[in-house]
Amino acid sequence: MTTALLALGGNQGNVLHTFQSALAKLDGCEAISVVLVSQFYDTTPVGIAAGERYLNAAVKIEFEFSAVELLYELQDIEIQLGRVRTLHWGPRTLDLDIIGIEHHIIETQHLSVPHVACWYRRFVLDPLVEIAPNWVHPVFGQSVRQLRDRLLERPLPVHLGLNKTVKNIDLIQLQEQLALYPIMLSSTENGVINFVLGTPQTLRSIQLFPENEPVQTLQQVLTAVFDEPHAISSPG
Ligand code: A4P
Ligand code: MG
Repeated sequence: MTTALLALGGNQGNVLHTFQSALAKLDGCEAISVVLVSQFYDTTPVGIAAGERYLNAAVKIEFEFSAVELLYELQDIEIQLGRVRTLHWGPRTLDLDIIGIEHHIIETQHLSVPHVACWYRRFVLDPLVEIAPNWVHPVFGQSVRQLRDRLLERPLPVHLGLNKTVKNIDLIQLQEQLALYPIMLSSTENGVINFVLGTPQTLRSIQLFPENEPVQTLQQVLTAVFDEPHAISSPG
């Protein structure tokens, strides 16, 4: 038996109903048992193409096959429940992501575990705090509760390291657009913008490349960091 933590997200159709069907399908798989389910949370969409508000939740399961087989099983359930992959980060009936599998670190073309963005997303961390506060992120060495609580600090230390050789970024615009947030600017030496959340002891950086719309990316990260998820119901 292996334990995994999953994140559920969706913003198209009757998501509450879709989540309940997804949980039933998961538990219906012979090699999977659902152990714990968080409340369902209403969250602000992250991403310009993300669409309407989301519902998010977290689930703890036990399973008896490989991580890749688990991924395929989750993708199969997504498709059964109406997921059509069109836009990256676009609206969806159901997204089932693997957040963590015990202490395992997996880096393959089709699977990254722990999920690369889980450590700064309140819509992932808040539901997880309910069901697995003590699961330790094997790369960062911090528990789910520690990862979430570090985002609650106000003002939140946020460092934006900018390389002056990055020419095609409008720095003034960037600073204006981020003025809503407590931000500290500092420079870095590599060829990318390096956006860092946290105190000096707990730095976590997100690298932003000029070709990938850094302003938008920063705003999306900050939305995920600052948006407070609201529990809407107990799934019973
Ligand atoms: N993949 C790699 N690692 C994993 C993993 N740990 N779990 C690969 C699941 N899949 C993983 O995912 C793209 C590919 O990621 C898969 O084929 C798999 O091989 P996808 O589900 O097809 O596409 P996606 O979900 O659009 O992309 P991605 O990168 O998974 O997006 P995210 O990070 O899931 O973000 N705002 C709110 N409020 N709530 C949300 O839930 N979700 C997203 C999507 C954006 N904004 C949101 C939310
Ligand atoms: Mg996904």
